[in-house]
Amino acid sequence: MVLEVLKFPDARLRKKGEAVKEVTPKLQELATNMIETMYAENGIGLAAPQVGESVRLLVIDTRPRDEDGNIVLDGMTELERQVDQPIVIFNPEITVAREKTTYEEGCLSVPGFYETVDRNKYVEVKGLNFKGEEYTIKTDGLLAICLQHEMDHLEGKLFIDRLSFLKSNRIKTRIQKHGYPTAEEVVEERQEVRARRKAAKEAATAAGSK
Ligand code: QAP
Ligand code: CO
Repeated sequence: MVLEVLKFPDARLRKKGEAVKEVTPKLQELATNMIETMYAENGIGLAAPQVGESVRLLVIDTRPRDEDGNIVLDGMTELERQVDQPIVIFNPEITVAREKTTYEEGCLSVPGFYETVDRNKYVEVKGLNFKGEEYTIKTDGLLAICLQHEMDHLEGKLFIDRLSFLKSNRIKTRIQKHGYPTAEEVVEERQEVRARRKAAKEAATAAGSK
């Protein structure tokens, strides 16, 4: 079942997620519906507070795909390839975080807006899987960024809260005054973002091979 994704400034996005005591069939059903919702909305990650459930649960699938929906492995780092996706993780905790990076992020709860956010490049995240078993994800690349972005949702925090005061206020005021951009405007913005990310990646590759 596809769930409704809440949008900023919905107050429910500001509530902290509660720790899961036990992975019950009801929570498993929520996780399954969240995965369905993430795919339906063309997202790469979704946190339970975004669908109005204040529990510590994330679903993620950052695997890049071509036009036919096939997974493109060469768009992933070595570490990312070793992680089983889609990811379901309850009570995620960062145990190791190393090095800094930036990424131009978006969010299903702030559709049509993209800004560069500071994150760690490498993380280890411990939590419970779909079956309630403890496991640890060790990764970098887009998956590491996405884990950090989604974990922020469990603290009631959005990527637009992590920008400079000026940028953050500009976006929040714009949404509160004018609402969200239309579907066509969103598509246009996403194409521009994709082109900028590609250029950023190429620049990083060129710098690394010097
Ligand atoms: C979080 O975000 C993320 O504006 C997941 O019109 C994003 O899935 C982590 C989306 C980037 C790391 C890097 C946004 C879909 C999806 C939109 C998403 C939109 C349609 C965002
Ligand atoms: Co988000």
